[in-house]
Amino acid sequence: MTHILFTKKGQIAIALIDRPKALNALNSEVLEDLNTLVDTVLADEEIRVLVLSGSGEKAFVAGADIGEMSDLTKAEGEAFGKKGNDVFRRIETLPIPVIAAVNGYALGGGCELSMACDIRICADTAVFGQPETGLGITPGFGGTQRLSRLVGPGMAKQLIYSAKNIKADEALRIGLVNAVYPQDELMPAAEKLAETIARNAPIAVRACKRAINEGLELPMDEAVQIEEELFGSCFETADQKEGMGAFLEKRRHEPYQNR
Ligand code: DAK
Repeated sequence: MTHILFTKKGQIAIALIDRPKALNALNSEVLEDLNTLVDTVLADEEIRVLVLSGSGEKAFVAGADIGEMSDLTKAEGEAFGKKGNDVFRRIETLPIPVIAAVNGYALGGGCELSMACDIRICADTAVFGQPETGLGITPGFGGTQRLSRLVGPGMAKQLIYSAKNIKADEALRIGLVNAVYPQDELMPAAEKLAETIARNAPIAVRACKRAINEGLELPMDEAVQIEEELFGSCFETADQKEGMGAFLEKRRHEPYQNR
């Protein structure tokens, strides 16, 4: 990967989007690297949580690459949008949780990328926004859909129609992020949260992700059926036996084995 710095710390994978000359803006190469990142994570059974952030202190991702997009034809624009949408959807549906640690500008495609992650936390310097209507386009990487689902249609419409950016405290207030940290505490906080998640039974965590994501698309009667099936499937796992056994025996459970 040319534009993603990838490291592993035990069961946690950390990926930093790294395109400093353009504030980590998403061009075709970065989108391809994100695809490779998903492939890498899927191929490694040890990884239980992925943390996604931007390299440097200024930007998470300052949007899709405006230079690359400016001359697109209608067909090319659709193809670029599909490329982004496909990889964002792959991130959203990765079996393991993905935490976006938003360390600065998260504009346009950057805000959209953070919204394809399961959990967003940010630095107090972070700035969010969907500036597309100010550039003559619509959000193209799922912003109209995911922002409405996350903060409600009224607030999403205000942000998208006005193209106005918001700071970290406002993002927290409207529920776009779960927590705000001083810049130098952001990655330690993201890793701590990732480690907390990684200690829980991985099959159960993955089942919860599926139940929440798939259930949100469905009427409640069908959604609870998904939960029922996934709940039932946990009882075939060794980790469930160990977790409940440890409780009943009044001891700490052994580290979960992902089986
Ligand atoms: N694309 C390309 N280069 C960018 C960039 C971007 N999004 N953002 C920043 N850069 C580059 C700048 O051009 C500059 O490059 P040099 O001039 O040094 O060569 C360098 O990064 C540093 O930026 P600045 O000098 O501007 O830094 P400042 O601190 O002054 O300002 C800023 C930081 C983030 C406020 C500013 O750079 C800015 O406003 N950037 C653009 C933010 C933006 O509008 N982002 C949203 C892009 S639109 C679709 C598919 C996708 C999308 C839409 C439709 N379909 C297919 C339908 C997605 C759209 C977007 O994401």
